[in-house]
Amino acid sequence: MKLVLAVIQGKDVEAALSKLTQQKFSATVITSTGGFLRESNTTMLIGVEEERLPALLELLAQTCRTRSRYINPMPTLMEPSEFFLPQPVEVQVGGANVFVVNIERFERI
Ligand code: 2BA
Repeated sequence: MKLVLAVIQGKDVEAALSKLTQQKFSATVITSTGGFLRESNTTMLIGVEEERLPALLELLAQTCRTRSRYINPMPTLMEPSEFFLPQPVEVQVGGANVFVVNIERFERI
């Protein structure tokens, strides 16, 4: 068995959850925050039998899209702030960032 930890953007959560439910995957949804953008995202914990892992990854690939975000960088300490002209920087976020972990044992007690 595998545990899939998937960090997903808010806009993709509903689509991903509906497909997961339709295809009979079980998921736990945790509200999380990206350390870089400090924006809320969602972390899903999905326990899955190894043979269904490819179908799960395909489902996440189909439902989670990459989007552009623009951030305003802050001046560094070395840079006098009066000379600093903020230029928005493009950052690509998502689709899903997926970690697959081996599960030694799973019990429903
Ligand atoms: P955030 O940490 O808010 O990152 C949002 C996006 O900002 C990232 O998109 C990436 O394009 C960019 N980014 C992140 N750290 C950066 C840095 N140090 N310098 C420049 N750009 C940076 P994604 O890679 O698609 O990540 C989306 C979210 O997935 C992340 O939100 C974070 O919550 C999670 N994530 C991604 N990689 C992770 C990892 N290795 N471990 C834990 N969580 C991760």
